[in-house]
Amino acid sequence: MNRPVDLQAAALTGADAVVEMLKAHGVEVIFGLCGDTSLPLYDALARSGSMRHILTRDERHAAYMADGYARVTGKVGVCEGPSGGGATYILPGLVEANESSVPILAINTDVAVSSRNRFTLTELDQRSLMKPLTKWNAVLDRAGDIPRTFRAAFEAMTTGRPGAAHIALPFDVQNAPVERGDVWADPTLGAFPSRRVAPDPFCIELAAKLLRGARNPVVICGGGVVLSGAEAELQALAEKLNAPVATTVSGKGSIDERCAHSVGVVGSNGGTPATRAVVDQADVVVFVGCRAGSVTTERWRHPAPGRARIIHIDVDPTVPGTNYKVDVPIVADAKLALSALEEAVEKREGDLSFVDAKKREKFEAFEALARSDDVPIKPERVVATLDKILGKDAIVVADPGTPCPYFAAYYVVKGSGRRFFSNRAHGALGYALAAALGAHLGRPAAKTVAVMGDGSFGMCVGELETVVRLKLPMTFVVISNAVYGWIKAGQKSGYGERYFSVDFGVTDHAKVAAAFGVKSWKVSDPRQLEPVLKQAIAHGGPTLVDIVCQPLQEARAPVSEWIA
Ligand SMILES: Cc1ncc(C[n+]2csc(CCOP(=O)(O)OP(=O)(O)O)c2C)c(N)n1
Repeated sequence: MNRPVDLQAAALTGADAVVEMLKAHGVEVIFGLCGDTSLPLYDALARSGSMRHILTRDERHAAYMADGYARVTGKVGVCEGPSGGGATYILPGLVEANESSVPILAINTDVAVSSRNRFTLTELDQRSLMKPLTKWNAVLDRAGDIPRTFRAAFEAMTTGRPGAAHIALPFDVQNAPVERGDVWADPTLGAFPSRRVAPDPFCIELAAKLLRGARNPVVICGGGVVLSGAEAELQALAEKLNAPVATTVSGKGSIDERCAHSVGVVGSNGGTPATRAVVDQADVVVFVGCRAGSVTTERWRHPAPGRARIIHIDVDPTVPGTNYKVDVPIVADAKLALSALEEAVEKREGDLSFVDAKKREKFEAFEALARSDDVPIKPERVVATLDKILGKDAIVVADPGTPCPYFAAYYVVKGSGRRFFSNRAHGALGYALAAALGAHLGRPAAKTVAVMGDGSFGMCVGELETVVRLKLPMTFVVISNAVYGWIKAGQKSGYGERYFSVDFGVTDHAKVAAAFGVKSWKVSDPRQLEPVLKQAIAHGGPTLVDIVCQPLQEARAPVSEWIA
């Protein structure tokens, strides 16, 4: 029933109500950039006093910051921007988070409802733009809808498979009144997963039966294990089955990579022939929170279809059975499903000597390259040095190009939980710097390091100003080789070395960083790498180390094998 707004009780404007709804869901920080249509929202934020606003230098990075913040805190990340360009610029971060099952809420302010369809500057169909890229989206038409729209957005983001939401907030809606009594929320919807779904006991029993007869079960974890906070349940299951546990890049952190059960990363971006061998000898594969996509399975070849029986645990019912004929689909939250499975299975003897041998094989080859004094510096040396000097609680964020596959393969996550991540859904260059900033704000006690290629550096450099303004003690590492190396490696391996339009000029990234006020170093001598990185990491403010590295196409061969 329509109710007239009680103007006396409605001391809130629409913009105030937005801020109050965010607070009611436990939001403490918003990343974003101002604009004409956002003026009422900014005024409400200013008057509220208690919401931290991080001013960014473009909306894409605001969304990446919200994404990094959400990944390490388990809370919804929030970003905002104005109409028109603010919406098109925020979009890349929103789609990455959505496809990576990371709940972020993007708010774009919009032209007034009363100005629609009149060739108004910055008018854009935000509903259609965001619909295919988000789990849930809405355009507000009236202020009275603000409370329930925000409640619906938070519920959509944090239940089931987490995802991104978008709300368009017109100028006049921000100024219209909202009844104070309507502004309430269930604060548990501000963190994820908010409403865990339990597994069907029948399916758990079937899975336990299959595992009882397995000779070589292997668990492959995707990002869902860390998103669900299921690390302890996974460890308990791995120990009871005495089975190897491999992960995808996003699944890094599911298990302490120093433990005997851990295989490391599999697939075409971070997997190696040694980790693939462990998957190939499996007779039962348990996928957990993993879509069994093209990268993880090297285009559905490892495991080979039909070779292993498949148990597939995922909160998204469309996942089990999509890429492999599934023997036991378990549609449930990973934490609840792993806990139930651990209870249902019997203790197995198991033998991890094959895993141990394969890990040794992988790391012996790596360490030989990492010790090399070759100039330009080998990427392996950069990974090995950071692996040695970073504390176990450090967070490493890796961009595509050299950083993601090398760090995924050889950087050993010490402990479980979110300590390493990359943007694996779309792999857009230039993600790591901003995502690391969000991660740092989410977990300020941990040392956060972003590793990027020089291609990525060119796409994110503007945010160094944000880092300096906020005086954040973060470290940035640039793998500098003046080339879009990953693509050039593809031209080398697949196109007879016909290199075309992949090389660019040399930039002195240390000097660029210094101009922003970042303490920086350029390293060409491999023997200087460790002392410089140690200084950079110990420094109390922002630091950047520009490392002149061997281009990827000249680096060791496996990288070309990794391209699926
Ligand atoms: C936005 C975007 N455009 C293009 C690509 C395709 N791409 C993947 S890796 C890569 C090269 C990366 O170059 P750089 O950052 O210098 O790292 P390198 O490979 O040289 O280590 C490119 C262009 C991408 N991932 N993202």
